[in-house]
Amino acid sequence: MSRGPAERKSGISKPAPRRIRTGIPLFLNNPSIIIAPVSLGAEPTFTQSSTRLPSTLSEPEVYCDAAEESPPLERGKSLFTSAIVKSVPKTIARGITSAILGKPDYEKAREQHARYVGALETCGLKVVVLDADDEFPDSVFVEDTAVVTDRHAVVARPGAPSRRGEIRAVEPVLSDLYENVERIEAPGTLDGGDVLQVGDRFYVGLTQRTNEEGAGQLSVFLQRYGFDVSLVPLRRFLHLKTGVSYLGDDDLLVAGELVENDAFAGFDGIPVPTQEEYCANCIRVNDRVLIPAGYEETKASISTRGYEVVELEMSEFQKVDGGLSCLSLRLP
Ligand code: CIR
Repeated sequence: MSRGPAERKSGISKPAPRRIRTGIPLFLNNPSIIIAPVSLGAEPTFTQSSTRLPSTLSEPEVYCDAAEESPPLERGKSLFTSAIVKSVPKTIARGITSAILGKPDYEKAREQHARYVGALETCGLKVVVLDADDEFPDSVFVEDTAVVTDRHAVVARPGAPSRRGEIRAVEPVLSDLYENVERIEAPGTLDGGDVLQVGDRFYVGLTQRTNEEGAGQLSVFLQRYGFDVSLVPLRRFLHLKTGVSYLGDDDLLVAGELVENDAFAGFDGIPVPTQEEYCANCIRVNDRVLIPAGYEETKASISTRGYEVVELEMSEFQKVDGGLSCLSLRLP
């Protein structure tokens, strides 16, 4: 992929822009958007029918003047050139958690974070490390603050009120990197951990953190740049990517409530055993798959499919419900 002309303040290059579809508003009667009826807390039923987005959403006003449709990204490619991470705050032990694994140790978390950054670099990424912010105990989980693509970036509005201010550190970096930066606005809420990209399609989890309004706003933005969207209501997982990771070549790691979900019916599902559920959150970074250490069965399932696996100790982040993907924003 060709690079933007100049290195930016952040030290990483701007993602090369892609052509954008033009014409009628993309979300109107668009068969490529799939929205399931949502009733959080109740048994979700997933219907693959085309639906209009909620009427409260405004029509996109700006369309690119490019005349051609962009070719779809090759399904399975997950090529990244850089990543944004945020250092561990001293307050990490006060992070939100449902785990009963004890409090994370700050020094240990710093070591694990340093290894994580090293692994991203080994995968060929240039890594921008944002300063730690002790005001926000969960701020190391920078993935939740934004959605980044090769065409635009969207600043999230985290569902947990204690995390809302985290976007202040990320917004200027994204504005430096992208010409097009949109924002999720109230009453919408959206955590980046609820957003999974597979080629030109985005799967967006509806969870306690991401509401219909937030997911709807994101869908409008994504469609404006030629992406398709599927909404996936969840009952139990914190985030969509808590239970699913795309490895490439149609291989999808799935756990728990997502194993039988129709949204992912077209993939080669690799079920993650219940006792290894934490390992469902992995990241494919260029030629390698980064996984949490200690999950032998899932590691074997991934390796036997020909992927080079890198194991990373994640114990301190797991204590505050954080997985591998949460620790970075990976940029094409
Ligand atoms: C939280 O509850 O928000 C953090 N303690 C963990 C966030 C994990 N982020 C992610 O899965 N994307």
